[in-house]
Amino acid sequence: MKSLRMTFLLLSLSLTSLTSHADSDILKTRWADVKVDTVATGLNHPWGLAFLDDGQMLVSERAGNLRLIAADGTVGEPIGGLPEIKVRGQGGLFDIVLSPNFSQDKLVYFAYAEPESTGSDITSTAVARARLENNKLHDVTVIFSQQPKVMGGRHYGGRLAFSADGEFLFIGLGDHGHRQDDVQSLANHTGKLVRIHPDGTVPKSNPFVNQAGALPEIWSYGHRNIQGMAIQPETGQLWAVEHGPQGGDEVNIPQAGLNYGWPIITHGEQYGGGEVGIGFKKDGMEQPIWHWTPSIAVSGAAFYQGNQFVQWQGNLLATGLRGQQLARLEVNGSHIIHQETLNLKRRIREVKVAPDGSVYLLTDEPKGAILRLSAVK
Ligand SMILES: [Ca+2]
Repeated sequence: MKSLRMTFLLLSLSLTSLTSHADSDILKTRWADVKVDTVATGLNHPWGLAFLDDGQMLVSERAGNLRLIAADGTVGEPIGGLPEIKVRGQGGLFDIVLSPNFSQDKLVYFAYAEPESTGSDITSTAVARARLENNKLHDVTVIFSQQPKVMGGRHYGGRLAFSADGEFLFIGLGDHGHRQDDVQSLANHTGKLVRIHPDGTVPKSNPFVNQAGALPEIWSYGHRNIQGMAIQPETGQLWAVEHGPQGGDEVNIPQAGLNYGWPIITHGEQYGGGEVGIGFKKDGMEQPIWHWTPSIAVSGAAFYQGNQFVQWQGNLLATGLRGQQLARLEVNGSHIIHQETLNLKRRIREVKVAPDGSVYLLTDEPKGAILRLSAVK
């Protein structure tokens, strides 16, 4: 295992850094000079972003607002009709995704910290869907609510991804920070990856639907705090990134019914030192396909496809909060073979590839920004 860790270290040495120019910043990377432009500013901890066909962007702010942003960066008024959201600690409004049939049905799906009752500090992650029309949400329906709700304001997960065929919605969840003992039990949604149909019903093909005492929405378990998810275009498989403790941020390709080990195995350690669990490895528990030690506080993830950065095709892009970076991970099938770190000197929450092949980032700041990375011509 030591030699494996050393290999990761050696693979991780290619590093870039930001240099300032008159109008925009330039990153010198291995394969391309990357121009970094600011598209929009003044967003309160932006968390999720979806591109609409008409060039607008739909952006969630953790502070509890959803806004349309014009292609030129003009920030719209808050969209009306959101349910009550508990904005506290890491809690608030999380990811936003469009229905696969958005052009017809105008449905959006969003995750948020849902209080048990009005004003309550007892919360968990819920997912609602609604129809977006005239800057307002209509027919808001909660389609998933993480059980149980607990005190505390940490490790909500909150990332969403539709399967390639649009039949399933994946919901990445967390361990609430202090409920590690629940994560290996299938009787709750703590530290789980969940899979439902877009109307909230449970797929008959989910792995635990016939297991007594298990919650049927569970797809995989043993997760600490899933913060990014993306579907690999070539395979249709879901990839998920999650926070480790101190060290041990992970990339996993979660398979039905499998155990991803938290809090029994991890490549990280307790904050301030000290072992978590029993070490790196245990039979019956899956290894991550990649881990960052020390942690970058991995958050968003996206696969690159597009015409701007032709040599990035099929790469996994992952963002870091404390790591203040975009990690570009070269992928061979289900392996990561090289990492390049694009140092952006700001906490980065999420990454999305735009229809024109440029790469959009959200900065995790009280006056957060949308950044656009494009190839220098
Ligand atoms: Ca793990």
